[in-house]
Amino acid sequence: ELEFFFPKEQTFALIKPDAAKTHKDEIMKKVKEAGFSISKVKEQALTREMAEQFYKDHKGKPFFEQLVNCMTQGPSVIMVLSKENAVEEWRQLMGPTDPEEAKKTCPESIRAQFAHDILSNAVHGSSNTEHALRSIQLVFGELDAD
Ligand code: RTP
Repeated sequence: ELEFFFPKEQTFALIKPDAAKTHKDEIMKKVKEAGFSISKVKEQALTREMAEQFYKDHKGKPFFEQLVNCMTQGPSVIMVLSKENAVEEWRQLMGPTDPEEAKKTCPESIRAQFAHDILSNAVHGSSNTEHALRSIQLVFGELDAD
């Protein structure tokens, strides 16, 4: 098995509540078409604690409260994606934070196609492998036990 020699990178990916409600199937289709394997998936509303952990670098910014509210308002689709260079490639598929910019510079990206605005911008992805591992453990860690 080649994966023994070239283990795939994993990233943590999430379809935010607004998009999970309206564009889930289209986004999942793009994920698969881009060549990601979906190693784990579950639908779950994030707790405030989880949302604050994912975005702790933004604590204190003017949009932090809104961001946590937006992230906890309903179920998200939470995934572990595997692919070579998964962290970087998922961020590319997401596109820029602001969908208006995404439409101009990355029209094929998920945010260009499905994001509502800069806050409700359809998807989240870890920015490095360490963050990815931490988020995967936070969401899926306890799951293996039950
Ligand atoms: P993410 O962390 O969600 O994967 O997205 P990102 O790296 O592209 O964006 P980041 O700068 O880390 O911001 C995290 C999330 O905060 C919201 N945001 N709102 N109102 C605003 O100006 C503003 N800026 C950022 C977005 O939901 C963004 O995804």
